[in-house]
Amino acid sequence: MATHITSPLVAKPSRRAPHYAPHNAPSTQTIGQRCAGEIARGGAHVQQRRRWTAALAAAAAPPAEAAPAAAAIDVVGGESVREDIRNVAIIAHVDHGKTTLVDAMLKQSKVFRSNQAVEVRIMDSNDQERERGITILSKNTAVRYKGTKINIIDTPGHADFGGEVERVLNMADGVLLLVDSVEGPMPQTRFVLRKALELNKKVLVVVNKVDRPAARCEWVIDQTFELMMDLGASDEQCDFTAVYASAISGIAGMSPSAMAEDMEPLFDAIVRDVSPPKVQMDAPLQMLVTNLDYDEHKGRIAIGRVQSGTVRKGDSIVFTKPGDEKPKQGRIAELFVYDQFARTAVDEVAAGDICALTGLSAVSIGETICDPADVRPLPTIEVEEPTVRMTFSVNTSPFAGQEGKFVTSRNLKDRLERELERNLALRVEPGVGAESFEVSGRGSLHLGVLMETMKREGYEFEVGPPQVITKIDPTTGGKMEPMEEAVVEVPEEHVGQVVDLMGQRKAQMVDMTPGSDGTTRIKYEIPTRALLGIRNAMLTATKGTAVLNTVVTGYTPYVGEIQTRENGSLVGFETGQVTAYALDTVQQRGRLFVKPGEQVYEGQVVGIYQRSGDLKVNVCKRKALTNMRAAGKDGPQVLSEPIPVTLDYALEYLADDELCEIGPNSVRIRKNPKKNSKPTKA
Ligand SMILES: Nc1nc2c(ncn2[C@@H]2O[C@H](COP(=O)(O)OP(=O)(O)OP(=O)(O)O)[C@@H](O)[C@H]2O)c(=O)[nH]1
Ligand SMILES: [Mg+2]
Repeated sequence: MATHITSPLVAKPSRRAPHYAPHNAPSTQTIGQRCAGEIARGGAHVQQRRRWTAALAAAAAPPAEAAPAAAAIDVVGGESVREDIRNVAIIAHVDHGKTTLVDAMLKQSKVFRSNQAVEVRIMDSNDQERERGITILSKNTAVRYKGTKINIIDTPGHADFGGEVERVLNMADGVLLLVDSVEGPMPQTRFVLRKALELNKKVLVVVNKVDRPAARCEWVIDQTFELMMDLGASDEQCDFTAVYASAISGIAGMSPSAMAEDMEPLFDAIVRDVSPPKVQMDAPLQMLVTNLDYDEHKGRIAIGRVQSGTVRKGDSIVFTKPGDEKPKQGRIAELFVYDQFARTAVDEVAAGDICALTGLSAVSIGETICDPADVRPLPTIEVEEPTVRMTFSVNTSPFAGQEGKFVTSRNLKDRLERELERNLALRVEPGVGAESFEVSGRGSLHLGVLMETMKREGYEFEVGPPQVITKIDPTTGGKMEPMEEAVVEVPEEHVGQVVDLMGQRKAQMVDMTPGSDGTTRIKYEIPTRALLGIRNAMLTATKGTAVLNTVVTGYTPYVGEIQTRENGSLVGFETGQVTAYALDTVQQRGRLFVKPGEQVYEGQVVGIYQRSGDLKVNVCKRKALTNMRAAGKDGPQVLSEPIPVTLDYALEYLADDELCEIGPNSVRIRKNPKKNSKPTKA
């Protein structure tokens, strides 16, 4: 349902108003020239910008004509240009509004019936996406605008799912780089923009959430420009078009003070600025498989962009990747294109368009579907290396086998191997012993989402704590560990706590600036190892007010010992049922994870000890019968509410000598019997 802005657009009228005028005005509109005045006045990147502006002036060309909207194929020097199609990916930092922008584009394209109840963030269709309020998987859709089909790829913004973004950029010719009108570029903006620039994609900057009262659009544009310079963008890339949007209200404009009543300015900018796909229509078929989906009846669905030639329903094809000895053979059973929020069955798809096809049960991401008569696989898809590893094993706890439908190492192996097919940033290696697997990913959330999915599917297993993946420096032979940029936004009164906490964990402060809405923004460089388990600590220290964003920036020489958890665990002393009588005493030692009536076992972590080191406690103790007379006097115990042990919580909590037992109905933390830790006895 469309909502309307209730707050006024408070973006100040630009000091450089003409620079923010509509893009189809004379060439003074470009961002480079917007910055020219600033160059004359001096500034941080004066030298760079001066070089850049000089080059721009030399190359000054008349403004581009708007592309014809009608479906057309132009042949330019042997290459065809599909004027009827634009392929764009929406990229941004987490929560900057990508999926909401897709909602707005779908609504404007009248994809839904006028009386149809439409959920918000409709592309976030899987359970965990809706529960967590974030996009996890990239997804395709398409809309039509004045005769042009715009294929849209929504991508996740959370750093842990960066592999999804890298992968799908292959399908796009241009990207909409969304930037929050208050926050400006954030760590993941840098990551996704770097990927887009490396792949030479056309970048259209969309300053979103202009309805926010604290919007500072001009600052956001300057920051984005600086980021581009920093990332070594070419002059052409720096000369980006900026569109302003309030995705939530379904409006866009070429200036924050001249917003249209709908998304037309954005659609116009896409059609005008993103190049139509350049393709070789008559060449043999090449389609790089970029994504996989499953359908209970149709089986594996391969998704990708047809690079050259035409793919037809019923065609016999081969699929392979560079270096493969023997291409695999297959037949296209069904073929679909994305159209107006639906997959539409078609008989053929020509180069330039994005399609989904069935019939190839063994096809993998990164393989190219080719004409059997001319097999030329495209370069396969590479994504960055994982940084965090966890051990997944068969559950060995005293309660093993009580809940799960899938509990054996064979079950685990099959499931993890299946995951590898579409989760490109994941790695699975054999662990120590036949019953365990080393699973590596881009962060605890990346692995946490997989574990939660497996839990919901009926798997029962145990995992060890997340560990960073270290490397050896080839020149010095020294140990290297992953390093991240961490940006914390926190209200003034809690800055001290953040500085203390980050300091304890060997973080180096890089910058401290005013953040959005009266907060302070502190930028750090910090080893990934020090970030494991930091979120709970930071939320506790800042009374839930701090927002932490991180992105891996590279590797650094190992920084030495880092203490990541101050408190020890309260460890169950015997197997049995928890009693209120016992908890009444135990709760004086810390915070509890369990409540009366629950079954626990010896070695289970039943709470957080208020001191360091572990403490053995008996949570099953019953009042001795000889004390019965005193019962009336004691009255019922007043127990504090236990901390719910969710999977996310457990992954943050786990110490080196602890394990997390995961079953369809429960998550328990326990001491790892193999680590030989010896809790003291209460
Ligand atoms: N005020 C305001 N809020 C917006 C706007 N667009 C999106 N939001 C809100 O921002 C939050 C995040 O929106 P999403 O669309 O999920 O952001 P996203 O970029 O897709 O997030 P990830 O996929 O997790 O990276 C939601 O609460 C939206 O309602 C906007 O134009 N104005
Ligand atoms: Mg999203």
